[in-house]
Amino acid sequence: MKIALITGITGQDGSYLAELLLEKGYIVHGIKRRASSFNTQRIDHLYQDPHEGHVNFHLHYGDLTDSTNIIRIIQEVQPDEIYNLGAMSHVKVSFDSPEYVANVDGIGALRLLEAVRILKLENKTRIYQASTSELYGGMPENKNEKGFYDENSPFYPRSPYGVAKIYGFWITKNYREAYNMFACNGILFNHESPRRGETFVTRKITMAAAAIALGKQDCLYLGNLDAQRDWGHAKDYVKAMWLILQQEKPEDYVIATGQTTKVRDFVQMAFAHVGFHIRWEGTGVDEIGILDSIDEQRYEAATGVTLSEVEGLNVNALNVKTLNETSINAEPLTLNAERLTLNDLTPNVGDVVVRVDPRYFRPTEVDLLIGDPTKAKTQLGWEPEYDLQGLVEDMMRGDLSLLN
Ligand code: NAP
Ligand code: F7E
Repeated sequence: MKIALITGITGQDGSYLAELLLEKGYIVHGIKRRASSFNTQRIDHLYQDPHEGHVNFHLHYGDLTDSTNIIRIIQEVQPDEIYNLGAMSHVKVSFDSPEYVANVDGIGALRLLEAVRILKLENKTRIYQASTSELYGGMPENKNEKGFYDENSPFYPRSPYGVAKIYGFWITKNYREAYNMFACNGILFNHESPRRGETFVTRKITMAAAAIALGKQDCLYLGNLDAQRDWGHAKDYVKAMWLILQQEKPEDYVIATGQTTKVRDFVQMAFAHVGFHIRWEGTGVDEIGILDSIDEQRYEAATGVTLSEVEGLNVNALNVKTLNETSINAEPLTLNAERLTLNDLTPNVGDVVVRVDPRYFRPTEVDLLIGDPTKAKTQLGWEPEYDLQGLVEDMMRGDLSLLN
């Protein structure tokens, strides 16, 4: 049985990867951080009582900033494969704690590589480094002739996160070349899921769309609605991580869908899942998303709620669309305020459900990312199962059931 060690096992990708490796018959070890409250929600279903025999899932306390701890865990575990997924992974937050991010996301990768070398496991242990499309920084001139970022596109990171990750990328490549280690970078474009952290834009949107539909939230505040991302499903992307470490030769791969979508359009797709059509008005920080119409059948099918049963919902407001639009468009804020004082957040046609809040803007933004997965498809045989529509539906279903 192969033995894998996963850093960042409590995160989105770590949890899916642990499931995949257990299914494949691996013994899986994971490093989790000590926290004052529980941080293992994503992997609790994998927990096995250590008092029972045949346990193949083990957790170790540790941290990527702690070399001795990393060396000791690797010595105990003797892994065939290490997946370095641990990171402070939020780009906007990296501007607030750049030194910490450099330590964890940059030097953390070095600590793992060096531990493997110190323990003389270079010929046994294969290493996957979680690199990222943030390395490209979205510089338009660096796309390939087909208009995508690929394995040969130059890097230009635009955040402390991207800068730390570029160190992780190069030190992994350097250890491969210098010490003949099987160490690979997966340059993964954005991947999401119902387990995505709640402050990343897709999850923030699907949680809010679900909450607004169920009358639990009145408005979603976002930053740059024009940003474009190549969004895939995390379940598909962890399969690529595994494939990368099963090849004969260690190499780096881009993992992406090859399609890019604006944040604004992702909002539209998430609300469409509950039958809400959003109309956009205004520009820049004044842009708003208005609930333009509701497809009742779709709403009921998605939420399991009959519209007329929503407490305080003005069903006439939904049916008498013209009248409603005229009156509400005139003074959306006053109406919203009135409804808020009544403590009634049920959705009505004409409500402003999306606004821009500049606090979510970044000091330097990555405007557009789109990846070319040709190498992964041809060399690894990697094929994603989810398209964007499937991803949105999976996330919306997850958040609706969470809130219901
Ligand atoms: P995530 O959900 O934020 O998970 C990050 C994991 O790293 C968590 O388990 C976290 O532990 C752990 N961690 C944070 N600081 C640590 C430290 N000092 N020592 C040890 N572990 C630490 O991220 P993800 O989306 O699963 O991403 C996995 C990896 O892929 C990350 O390296 C990320 O940068 C990279 N990546 C992600 C994407 C994407 O779109 N998701 C794309 C490209 C690359 P806690 O649970 O205790 O916080
Ligand atoms: O932002 C814009 C924001 O935070 C996506 C990480 O997994 O993928 C992720 O990084 C875009 C950006 O992801 C809000 O400005 C608008 O342009 O979901 P995000 P990210 O920054 O692309 C890469 C590949 C990683 O490696 C990272 O670890 O959406 N945006 N409004 C917003 N973003 C957030 N978070 N919140 C907003 O309200």
